[in-house]
Amino acid sequence: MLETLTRGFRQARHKLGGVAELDERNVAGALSEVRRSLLEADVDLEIVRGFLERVTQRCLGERVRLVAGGGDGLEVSPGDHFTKACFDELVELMGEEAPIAPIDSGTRSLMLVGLQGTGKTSTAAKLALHLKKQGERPLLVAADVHRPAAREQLRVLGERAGVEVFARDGDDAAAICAEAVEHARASGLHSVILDTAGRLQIDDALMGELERIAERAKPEHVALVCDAMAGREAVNVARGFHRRFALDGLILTKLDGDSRGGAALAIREATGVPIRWITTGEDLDRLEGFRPEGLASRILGMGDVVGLMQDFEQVVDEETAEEEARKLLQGDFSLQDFLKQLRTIGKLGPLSELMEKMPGMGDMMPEGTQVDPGQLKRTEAMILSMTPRERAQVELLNERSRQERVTRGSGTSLSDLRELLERFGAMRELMAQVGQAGPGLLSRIPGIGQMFGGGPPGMPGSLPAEALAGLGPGTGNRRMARAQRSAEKRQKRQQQRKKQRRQKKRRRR
Ligand SMILES: Nc1nc2c(ncn2[C@@H]2O[C@H](COP(=O)(O)OP(=O)(O)OP(=O)(O)O)[C@@H](O)[C@H]2O)c(=O)[nH]1
Ligand SMILES: [Mg+2]
Repeated sequence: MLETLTRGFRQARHKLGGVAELDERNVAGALSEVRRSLLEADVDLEIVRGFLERVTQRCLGERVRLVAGGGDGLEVSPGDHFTKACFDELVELMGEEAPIAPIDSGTRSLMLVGLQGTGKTSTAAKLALHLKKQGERPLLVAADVHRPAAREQLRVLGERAGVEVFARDGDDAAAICAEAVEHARASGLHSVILDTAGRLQIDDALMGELERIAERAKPEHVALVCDAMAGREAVNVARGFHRRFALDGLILTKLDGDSRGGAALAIREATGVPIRWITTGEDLDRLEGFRPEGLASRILGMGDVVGLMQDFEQVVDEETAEEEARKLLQGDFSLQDFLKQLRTIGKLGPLSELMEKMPGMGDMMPEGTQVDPGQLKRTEAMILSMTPRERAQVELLNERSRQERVTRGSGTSLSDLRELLERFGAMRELMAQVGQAGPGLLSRIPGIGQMFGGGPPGMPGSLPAEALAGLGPGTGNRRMARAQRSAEKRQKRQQQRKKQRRQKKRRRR
């Protein structure tokens, strides 16, 4: 997903590797990589220009040298500063989150429109399931009267989602929708989702029908379903649609199949209409609320902690998800926890996508690699071949003899094991860095604030620069070295504290 963009930003950051300070020349050099990837990702030239200008201004305009949390000195490198500027501008470009307001009483309806094959029918079902999970009682309405199979398709999907489907024979879509809304009101259903027919292009016949439906059913929301794989064409269609028909939201589908990501970046800017949801697969649970911070962070190869948490919550209860996230964020988790998480992860859907959401993981995957489920099995086998002490104290595994025993026991190679340890170390360190900065910082990451009882979730402040320090691309070895250094520091601090406590005790005696 969106690999083209990630590659561009990664190369840009590499270019800033040994730079002491950002200046016009090195920023322009780095941005030439970004420019290329944006164009390759099918983003409109005008939008690319504006974006690059704003990033440049951000890079050169503010000189930050932030030091977070007392002595350890998390200093912001030029690369971090650059990444932070890109992050802020990506978020700005993609717009705000736009969830529809939850409903306690009454009925609201939502009309899905779009060209043929963009994913209206499947998105209708996904959305119904999504709302149902939030405690609503939705109704799916088969408003595509042109294709007899469309009704059947919605019926099957509705059944799978466990949601009532309203379908009538006849060819008056507007009348069917009006009747469905009446039915929903009378039955106390919360939301009505109208699945309308698609056409190959925007034409008068299509617009006429949609207008008639809107007139009769008076939907509170009209969302255009856009196929992200269509790239710039999807953006053009959205523009054209919005000119003739008032939209109040967009749904981007098939982001899983879109390696370029141009539509995700440009569609909001081009139309002025916010993206409400995205879908990332054919399964009914592959719909999520659009979070620009999450997507920006993934584009920059930094993972998406909040998205990851939400995924976790789908398969474990909220409390377990919080507990696991808390451990993760405190850098206080062992390989045993890691294994538990991997098993949970097995239930979460495509592994490659999940890895992208893990800070530091997506970026470590060589380009173009597919994560194979076999890798999960190998990882599991290796962890199971370790002694409980080794799982709790991963440093023990620096010993060659232990490494050999584990690989023999699991039928893996030394390089498999080293890779696992490297990843584990990097993840632990990275998460600890984010965690160390404390609830104040975490509460600024939308969603996480609630976990710590901190500030309001979804603050537009986005990810602060401190959180980005060290989160960018780098080689596994450098990360490993850093992880070891910070583990040593932690150990030292613990020893010092112990010593102080002992001294205090002695003095009291
Ligand atoms: N990979 C992937 N496929 C998707 C996604 N959303 C929809 N699809 C697939 O896209 C195809 C078309 O989806 P539909 O929901 O039938 O599209 P539609 O807009 O209702 O099509 P018409 O009713 O013919 O206009 C189906 O094969 C879906 O499974 C997605 O997020 N990812
Ligand atoms: Mg359809």
